[in-house]
Order: sequence, then C-alpha cells, then structure tokens
Amino acid sequence: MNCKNFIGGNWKAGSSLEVIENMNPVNFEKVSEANISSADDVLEAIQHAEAAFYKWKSIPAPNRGEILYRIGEVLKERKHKLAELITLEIGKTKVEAEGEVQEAIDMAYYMAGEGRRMFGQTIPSELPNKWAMSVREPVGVIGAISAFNFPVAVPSWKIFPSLILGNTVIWKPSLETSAISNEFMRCFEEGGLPPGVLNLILGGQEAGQTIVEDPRVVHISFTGSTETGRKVYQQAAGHLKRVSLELGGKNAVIVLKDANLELAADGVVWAAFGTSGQRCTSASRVIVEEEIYEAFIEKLIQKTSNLTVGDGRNDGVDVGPLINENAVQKMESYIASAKESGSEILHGGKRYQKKQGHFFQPTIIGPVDSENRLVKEEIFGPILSVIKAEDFNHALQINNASRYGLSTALFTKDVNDAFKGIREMDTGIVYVNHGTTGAEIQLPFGGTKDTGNGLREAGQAALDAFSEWKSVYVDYSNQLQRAQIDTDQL
Ligand code: UN1
Repeated sequence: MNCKNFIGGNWKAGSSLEVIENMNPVNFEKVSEANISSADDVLEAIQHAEAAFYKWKSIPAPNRGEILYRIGEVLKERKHKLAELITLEIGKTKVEAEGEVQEAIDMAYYMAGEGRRMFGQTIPSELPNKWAMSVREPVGVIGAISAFNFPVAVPSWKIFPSLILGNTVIWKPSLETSAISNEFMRCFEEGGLPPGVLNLILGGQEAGQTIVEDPRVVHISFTGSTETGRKVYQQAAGHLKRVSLELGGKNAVIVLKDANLELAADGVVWAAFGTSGQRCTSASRVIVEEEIYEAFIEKLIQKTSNLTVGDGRNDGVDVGPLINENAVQKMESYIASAKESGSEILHGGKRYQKKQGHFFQPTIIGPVDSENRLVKEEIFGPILSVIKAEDFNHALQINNASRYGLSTALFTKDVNDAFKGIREMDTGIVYVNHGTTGAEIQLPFGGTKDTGNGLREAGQAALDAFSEWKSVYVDYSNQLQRAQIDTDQL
C-alpha cells in the first residue's frame, strides 16, 4: 500500500525523497511504503489546522458530536478491515486487533455524547445581581504524536476529545504504522469531518520536532518512551506549551498468599504476554509472597507453556511477533544480563530458531533481586521477572520503588488488603483481581512519576487535558460593584 499524508482535506505524498517501507513482522513481505514528511509538510498542515480552527469551534458542540458519531459508525463498519491491517502491519493478534479498534469506536461514541453534555459550572457571585460561571473553550491546534503498539486506540484517545472540544489536530503516528494510519484517517474523511480539522503527517524526527517547536501548535499530546517524552517536554517548555505525556511503565502484579492462584496466574500471563508484552501497561514484574512462591511459579510456567506463539492472523494464536529485529535483539540483551547476574531463566529466554519472523519466547525469570536492571527498566517485550516478597508491606515497597507509575495489579481475597493496596500502590491505574492491562476508555488513563506529567487522557479527564476554562462574570446590577471592596458594604 502506498501511503500518504492527509493535509487540508487532500491526500499528498510526503515531500522528502526518503521512503519508509514496513514489512509484515512474520513473513517480511512488504505491507506499506511512504515518503517521509519534511518540516515543510508539517508547516503546511499547521496552516490548514489553524485556518480550520475558527470554523470548527464555531460549529455547536452537539453538531460536532454528530460528526464524531458518524465517524464511530464508519469505524464500526470497518472494524474487521482495520483489525486485519493492524495484524498485517505490526503483527498484533486478530483478537487483540479487534479489541483495539473497539476501543476507538467506544471513544468516538463517548466523545460524541460529550457534545451534548459539555458541562461548565454556575457559581454564586459574592455580589448581588451578578452571575458567575465557567465554560470550556478549545485551546487551538493540538499536536498528537502516537506510538506503534496501539496505532488506532491511542490516537483515538487524543483525537476524539480534541475534536469534540473544538480543537483541530495534527496527528503524527509512528512510521511503523503508515498503512493503518491511512486507513484510520479515511474513516474520519468518510464520516464527514471538514477539511483541515484533522491532518495526518507520516513523518519521523524532523516532523515531530517541527510539531513540538512551532508556536502555533499549542498543546502536545505525546505517547512514547520516557526518554523522548522528556525531550518533547523540554522543547515545548520554550513556548510554554501545554503538554500531556503518556510514557513508559514497569508494571507489577502483587500476588498475596490468600489469592486465588489459578486466577492470578491467568491474569499475569495475559498481562505479561498479551500483545507480546508491547503495551505500556504490560506486566513486567510479578511480586509474590514467599510462602506461595513455588506453587505460584509452577502454575505460571504451566500456563505460559500452553500459549500458542505464531502469526497473529491465525485462529488460536495467543502471542504474535515483536515489531522488528531490534526489539528481538533488545530481548536477547536482557536475557544475557539476567544470566550474568545469576538469575534463573524459568521458561523461554530465546528467539525461535525455526520460526520465520520477529518472534521471542514468552519468558519467565526468577527470583530476580530488586536491584537488577531487569526489574528497573521498561523492557517492552515478553519478559517477566518474578520477585519474592516477605509480606504485603514488603511487596508494596518493591512495587513503589519503580521510577515508573502506570499500572499495578493486586490479587487477594482479603477486602482489607484490597483497599490498603488501592490506597498504597502509587500508580495512576490499579487493578484488584485482574492483571495490569485492559483500561476502559471512560476512565482517566495515565501514570505518576516518570510515566507522565500529571495530565490524564480518556474519560472526563480528557476534557480537562484538551480545553481551557474560561471564567465568565455578568453584572446586571446597572451600577459599579467592586469585588472584594463593595462586598464588605453588604
Ligand atoms: C498503551 O500501551 O499505550 O490498558 C495503551 C491497556 C490498553 C491501552 C494500552 N487499553 O492495556
């Protein structure tokens, strides 16, 4: 598939001569190609987004909502096609790819509804015959930069809330997902979004930097690594831009001795090896109370060996390939350092010699001590470290020692421990008796510490991320009433 930018309502190839080709990660056949965008393409897109802003924000929010609803309908019709393309271009299994598109459909409908519900507040004034209220205003042109692993769901968390609020958007997806991004963009076009309101740029670092540095783009919403996120934040600070960051994770599952071990092992396997561990919410550490360590490990290994690893297009496949050869080599380097530090590989630990494709075995390593790089760094692949904890407090301490703070899960049957965990696990998302993945779009999504900068996307929190509050005072007393001063005379 030959992929293009979508700028001001027109499909146009990127203007550099450099071409990016994406191969299917299983059979290495070409899926897509695109000319990489230059800074000029981005500048053109910004001009269109800026020109479209006034008109778009002037359309009443319920009508904007109707357009979003229509886009949701198109996405629903295209669900299988989009999912097939996700599997083809990045290797995600068919079931998970369908789930991902569903997340975008849910977001389209949710935000369409917000068009008729975009509440402000009326607040009592301290003076008589004076009315005070707050209303939401769009911020302007939003730069949405997304990663390869959720090429439809994550952009939709940024795009739909931005649009319902009246903003216009420049979207730069990962270059690994050009075909998917073209197909997703087409759904907005066919749903009837006016030209210039959403612009797609297939670009790399130059395009990204132009979006981040141009003063006309007033908000940057970035999903990616902590390292890149930090740079984006620094560059955007020069213009005092609004920035929302969804960065790395080092998510843990805590399994207490009273837990349903069968359920906990199922939860851990799904959270650790689903999407081949390439979710920012993937479980990468499991912290187990000493007394049940052996029993739990046995179940975990048994369930992991039952996983079917293969081409995500085939029925019954649980774990697909990694995105590329670099990712496989990164896994090998973690295995090498695990061996060096004397940790035992309990399951897996290798690339598949006989399988064509970027496959790596679902791997369990343990026990790993809490200073090892395996339990500190984000791995973004199917490697799970097991850590022993003396008791619940120790487990909480190990969990909270991470520099990341996205998602934690706790397995227990004790209601007191469950609530203690909810309060004390210091991540933005916590689960009880479910693994670390599977956030729903109607709740805020995001993390603490090095995972983000405090803003949340999805749910009602997304409205705060992508709008400004305007405070409005209407004085109908027909005389000068001075706040704070005349208040005293009443
Ligand atoms: C991500 O990996 O960037 O909660 C997002 C989840 C998914 C989203 C993951 N709904 O795992």
